[in-house]
Amino acid sequence: MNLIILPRSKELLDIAFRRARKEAAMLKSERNRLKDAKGKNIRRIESSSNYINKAIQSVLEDFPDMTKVNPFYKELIESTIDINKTLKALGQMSATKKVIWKLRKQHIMKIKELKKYEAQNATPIAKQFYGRLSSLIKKLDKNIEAYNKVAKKLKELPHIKADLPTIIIAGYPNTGKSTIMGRLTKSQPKVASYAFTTQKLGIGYLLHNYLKIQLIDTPGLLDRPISKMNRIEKKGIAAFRHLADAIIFVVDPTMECGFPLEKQASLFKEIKKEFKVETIPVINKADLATEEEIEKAKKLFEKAFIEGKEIESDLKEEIGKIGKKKALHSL
Ligand SMILES: Nc1nc2c(ncn2[C@@H]2O[C@H](COP(=O)(O)OP(=O)(O)O)[C@@H](O)[C@H]2O)c(=O)[nH]1
Ligand SMILES: [Mg+2]
Repeated sequence: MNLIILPRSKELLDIAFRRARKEAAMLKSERNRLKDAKGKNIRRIESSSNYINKAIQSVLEDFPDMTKVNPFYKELIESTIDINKTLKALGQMSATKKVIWKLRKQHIMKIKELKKYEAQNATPIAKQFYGRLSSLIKKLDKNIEAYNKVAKKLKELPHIKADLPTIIIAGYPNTGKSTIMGRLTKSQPKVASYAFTTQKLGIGYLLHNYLKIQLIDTPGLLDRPISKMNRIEKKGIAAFRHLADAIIFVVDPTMECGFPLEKQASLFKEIKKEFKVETIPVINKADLATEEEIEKAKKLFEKAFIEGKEIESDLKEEIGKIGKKKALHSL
């Protein structure tokens, strides 16, 4: 999510006033002293308030509408920032913007109403406006700071495409999740921080019959029993429930990963229960495994796809089918 970062009040005002000065200076000088003073000072007021209000407006417009945001991102955003505090800060900015607009109108009107012998008053009126503008913006500093912190955090959210068919890769560490992701997507996955885990997500894309399918590898989350997770990690999994169209569960039948098959099977059961979507077991490392190891794994993981170095199954076609189903469903 790409949100703008606002300059602090001092810098914001410096820019606004500098622009105002420049724009007023660009106006052609009038012979008539009154007309000249009025025109230049009105321009100063217009230019400075335009700049500030536009900056505030773009903050308000860019910020995601929490009632419309995709449920996955909603959960992610809500766990990353304090929504109420943020909305309060935005509310203050919006209120300030309205006050600025009112003051701008009032001061311009005052200048317009000046009589011939009052020409020297135009500049003090503009200065008065500057004073009011300065104190309003300085008061916003706390809100600007709060908003900027939020914007920086939201910038770091993983770039996950919530509208694509999405398959999540699960399984104990070292079973070959990253390897399978690489085999399927044939490219380096993008890595992204995810608020709920210290480890980085891997995000990859697979093109099947012109359909783009998203694969997400979730180290540190879907690689150990859910029952042993803390509250935050559980939230991280809950967020994925909005996203997952299916789960690929990678199994290592050789024990090389260090987790016995029974443990792997019970994690598989837990994840199935948690997600309630199609769950595809993949018995990996078939090139290393003995016949017995594979047979045992096949009994525990029914209808599993068998994969390994130089051993490819129909896993890709299966993923394509799931992607197609989802794509048709969302038409
Ligand atoms: N022989 C063999 N080694 C594999 C296979 N898949 C993964 N590995 C190896 O197993 C280790 C763990 O794989 P990795 O993909 O990093 O597992 P992850 O922790 O689940 O992502 C690495 O050394 C891989 O090279 C496979 O199909 N055959
Ligand atoms: Mg990995």
